[in-house]
Amino acid sequence: MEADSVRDPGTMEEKADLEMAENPFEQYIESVRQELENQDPIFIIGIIVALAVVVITFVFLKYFLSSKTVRSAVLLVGLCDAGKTLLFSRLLSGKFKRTQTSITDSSAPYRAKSDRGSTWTLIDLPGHDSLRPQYMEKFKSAARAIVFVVDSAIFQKEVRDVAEFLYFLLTDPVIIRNAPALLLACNKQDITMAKSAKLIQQQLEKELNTLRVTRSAALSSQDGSVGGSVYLGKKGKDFEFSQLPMKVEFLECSARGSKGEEGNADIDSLEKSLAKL
Ligand SMILES: Nc1nc2c(ncn2[C@@H]2O[C@H](COP(=O)(O)OP(=O)(O)OP(=O)(O)O)[C@@H](O)[C@H]2O)c(=O)[nH]1
Ligand SMILES: [Mg+2]
Repeated sequence: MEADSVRDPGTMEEKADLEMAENPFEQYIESVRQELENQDPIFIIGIIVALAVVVITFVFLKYFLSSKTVRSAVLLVGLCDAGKTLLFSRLLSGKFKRTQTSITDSSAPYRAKSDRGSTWTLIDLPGHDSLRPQYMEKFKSAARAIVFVVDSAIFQKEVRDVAEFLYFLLTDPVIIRNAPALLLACNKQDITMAKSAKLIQQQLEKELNTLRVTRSAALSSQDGSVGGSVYLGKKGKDFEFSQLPMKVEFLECSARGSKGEEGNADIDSLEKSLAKL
């Protein structure tokens, strides 16, 4: 059997026949090439442009549709007692609710107060530091926006912890790549001692700047790797929120409201920002 298939081709014609049989596509490619050479160059350019348009449209649609359908979550994050669960209740029903520290997530559809009236999934996450990482891991890739709730009344005491949590979020490769809008809700403005959004922003920029130096030093003294995390802000410049790839807004609100449990919350600024997502 094998001896048959490797027999000596003999004459020149036999050799050519054999070559042709070995490359059945060569003949076809050659005929296409000749056909193209005979065509008008403008016609060929037209075909190439049309193909390019189809490919670009396909890639664009794939990217656009996947990012639209997957990322529809608005995450409420922040330290314990910041007011996430009360804000969750106020945004959904407007009602005041007595809360207890959360130990798991809860979610519900939220209709934004805009003409478009887009519906997002509002997700309240527990603030306890032992639970935070696992819940962030679970929801970070679905985030369209992150509402970072700060207790403005005891901000001075918590500034370091708030900055550490923000650093954790803002050096995460998934969060930086998806760049969900970051809304810093400076809550509990009904309390007289509450710090303004402007002051909170300035202090956080300062604290994050310090944190960046200490964290980078700690990493380079180990093995020089950055542990898969992203550098915060711009190298060689003091940290500012404007250096981040996402839209960042600082706003003031009060989930409790100035009239307490009976009255309405003061969350217009937050609702307006959510309407723009
Ligand atoms: N004065 C005042 N109190 C608030 C405000 N928002 C929330 N609180 C109170 O702060 C406490 C904590 O609120 P939660 O909503 O449970 O806090 P949380 O962020 O969900 O806390 P964890 O679930 O532990 O992460 C509750 O007693 C709320 O009534 C506010 O705007 N002003
Ligand atoms: Mg809670």
